[in-house]
Amino acid sequence: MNGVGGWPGPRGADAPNKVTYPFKSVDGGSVIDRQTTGERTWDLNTDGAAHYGLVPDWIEDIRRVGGQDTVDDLFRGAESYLDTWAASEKHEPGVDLAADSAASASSSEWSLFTSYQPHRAVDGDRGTRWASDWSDDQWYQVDLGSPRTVGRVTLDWERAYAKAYRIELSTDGTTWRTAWSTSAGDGGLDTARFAGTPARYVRVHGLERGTGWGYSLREVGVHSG
Ligand SMILES: [Ca+2]
Repeated sequence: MNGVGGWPGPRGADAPNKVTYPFKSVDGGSVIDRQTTGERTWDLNTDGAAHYGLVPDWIEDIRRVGGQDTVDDLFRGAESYLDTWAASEKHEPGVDLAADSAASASSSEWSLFTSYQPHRAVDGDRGTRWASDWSDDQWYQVDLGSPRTVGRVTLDWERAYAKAYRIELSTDGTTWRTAWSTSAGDGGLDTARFAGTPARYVRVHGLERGTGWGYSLREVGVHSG
């Protein structure tokens, strides 16, 4: 079993430092007697760790044989593992904060046959896209729902790309600051990297189109770094 070793067999009724029932749980909060299932009563000394329910008995056995320090180490190990896990969860560069977020735009091209609405660029599907009306000053924006650290924005342009555009950030949706900009965009996949900044709203602000069409994005990704 993970972190403990293989399931132990019985050590015998006369083993040294055998488990004596009842005993106290590791946190001292429970008194544990021999467990009974159906007509069978389990004793770690004579049954071994016969099933998962005997893990507390097994840990008591480890305490009897190895001492309290060993059990403390065992539990610290689990805690340390969880701490490391939690720390790595907080830094989540692989997570797309914009996935399925509330998206809006200055305009969305109308089509009888399909939707070019803003959500189409955060739906995780490269086959769908947002498209703007055909003029230079247009923007596309996602609302992350709460302030997050934003340090990287990825854009997957359709043929209708932006030659000049800015990535703008805002915490309130009203005041914007430019985090990144280019005037030499050539479409395809763009990655805008900048110092991690708290933001709830992320905007792609088109300044100059690369084609005669509007702006069109298959997918927009927002990452912490
Ligand atoms: Ca899409």
